[in-house]
Amino acid sequence: MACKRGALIVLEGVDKAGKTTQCKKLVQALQQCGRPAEMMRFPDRSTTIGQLISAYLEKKSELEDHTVHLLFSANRWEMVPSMKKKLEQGITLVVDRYAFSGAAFTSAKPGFCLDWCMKPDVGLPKPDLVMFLQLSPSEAALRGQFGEERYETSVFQRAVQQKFEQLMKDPSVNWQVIDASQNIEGVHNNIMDHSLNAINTAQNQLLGELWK
Ligand code: 2DT
Repeated sequence: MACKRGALIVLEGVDKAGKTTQCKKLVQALQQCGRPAEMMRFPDRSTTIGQLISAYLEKKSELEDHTVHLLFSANRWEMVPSMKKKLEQGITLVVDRYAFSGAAFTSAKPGFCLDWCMKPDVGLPKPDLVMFLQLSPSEAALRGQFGEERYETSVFQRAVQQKFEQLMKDPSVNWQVIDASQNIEGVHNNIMDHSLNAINTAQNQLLGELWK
């Protein structure tokens, strides 16, 4: 019998919500209970496309807004063959940001609509679970200053949060909102519960296509 596929699990959320910390903890915890898991993150700054994106985020280069949007999407598409291979091998992928960040961040810029922003990512592997780490702007502010990269301002983050709220209305995606104001262990336990459920369900389902 072919081995059961892994689940595609995505963590999204505004800055300071603890996505990266929680992705790492989740992968560790899954591995410790005997479930093969690997972490990925988007943008993946290691590829040629990722390096263009990284220079843009670090404000070392300028890119036209549509162009950088399409590069973020291309950076996901270039990883699809290896993602599918790993999922088929039974490895669960825990992904720090995905197409939802793509659509939310670009559509928060003037002159962009959510619909246009979603288009390039239609048909990507569909996550079995997307957890949105919810944190109010005032709680985020208590966690310290924003960094120096592009998009790291409270005004822009608020606009991004609104776009995420619109995306979360889509019932075709398995969204779960996680209260990220709890302590690290509390958030982790919550995330672990949802993830184990998703892994069990995904085993018996084909991988879907996003927004299709
Ligand atoms: P971090 O590497 O700190 O997560 O920041 N972004 C991300 C986009 O604008 N579009 C995308 O498709 C993705 C995945 C969010 C990366 C920054 O890039 C933004 C913050």
